[in-house]
Amino acid sequence: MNTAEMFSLTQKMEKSWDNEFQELVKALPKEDGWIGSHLYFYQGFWCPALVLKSFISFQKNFQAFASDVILATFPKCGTTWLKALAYITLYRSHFARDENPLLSSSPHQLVRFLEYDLYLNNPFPDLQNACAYEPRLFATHVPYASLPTSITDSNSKIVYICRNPLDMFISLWLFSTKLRENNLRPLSPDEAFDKFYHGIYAFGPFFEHVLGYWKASRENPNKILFLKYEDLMEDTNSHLKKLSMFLGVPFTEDEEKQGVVPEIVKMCSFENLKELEVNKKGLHASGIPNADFFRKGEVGDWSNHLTPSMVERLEKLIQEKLNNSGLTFKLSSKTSRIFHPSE
Ligand code: PAP
Repeated sequence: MNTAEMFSLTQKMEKSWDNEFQELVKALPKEDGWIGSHLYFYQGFWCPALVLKSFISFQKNFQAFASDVILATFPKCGTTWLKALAYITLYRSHFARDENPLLSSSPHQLVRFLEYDLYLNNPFPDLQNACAYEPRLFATHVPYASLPTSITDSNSKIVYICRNPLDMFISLWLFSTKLRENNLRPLSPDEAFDKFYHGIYAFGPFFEHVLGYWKASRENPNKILFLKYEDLMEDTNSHLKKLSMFLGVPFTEDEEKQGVVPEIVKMCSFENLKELEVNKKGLHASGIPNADFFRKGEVGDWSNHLTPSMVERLEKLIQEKLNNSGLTFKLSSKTSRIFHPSE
């Protein structure tokens, strides 16, 4: 599928819904999406029309194995990076170091999305053959409260990554501007900000998504590893070691001596992945060019785009939403500024 076909599929998707599904959807609040098509407010989040049906199939039909690993992310918060790190770490015993699968496949081909890919056109996809190795490794953007109960109630593991909402907003806005359907006028910064402020974007509101996983990870840290993009940027090596332990595949002393940790970190770095031929050319399963998943890869880029009044409003929003949660976000790598909700 190419980008044009993706837009056509998105548009056709709503028309292809049968009467029963149209009835369900009719009652849902609906808004224009950022790229084209619509967002529907379902189970407390804005679900893109493209994946509404596949999300429901995934929620209903997915049977988790106790050994499964699910990478759960908020869009634009480090999904591509986490997929690369988790895949290489988990499966490193299966391939020679010079035959690294990242050289020939994009992270999105290696770790497939459940709602955006596997369940997209099939309510019962062949999940066994979707993963090259055991244990199975999948990805999703679905909020914690809407995951299939077989994931939340089993011993399967979840790795979650999020990012400070200012950088996430800029990443989403620039990504959407690039991909927005040609016949639609671009969203102005004010329009995008307004939608963002009110939580109207794929899988939003951000804070509910993040807090859902945050609370669950605090209740059950052996099941959910909660990561932040800024922490990974600051010290990728130590977070990779933490990830390997969480996944049950800690680096051995020999591996440490051989420098396997910094090698994986370098292989999965923004600079390295962005320059690989496979990521410069190919297309994501949803038809989006792989290259669009690599923009700047920095902490604090929001300061080049947001007006002081936008920053002020977002800081207040963070304060309000994260108050008493114990969750904080680092907004800048330069000043080491950490935003505490009590500020
Ligand atoms: P998705 O949730 O839509 O799949 P995701 O990978 O989370 O996308 O978002 C892309 C962001 O991650 C981009 O951020 P930016 O717009 O602020 O630049 C992209 O540059 C960044 N990114 C992609 N790969 C890496 C990487 N290996 N290391 C660090 N950042 C990365």
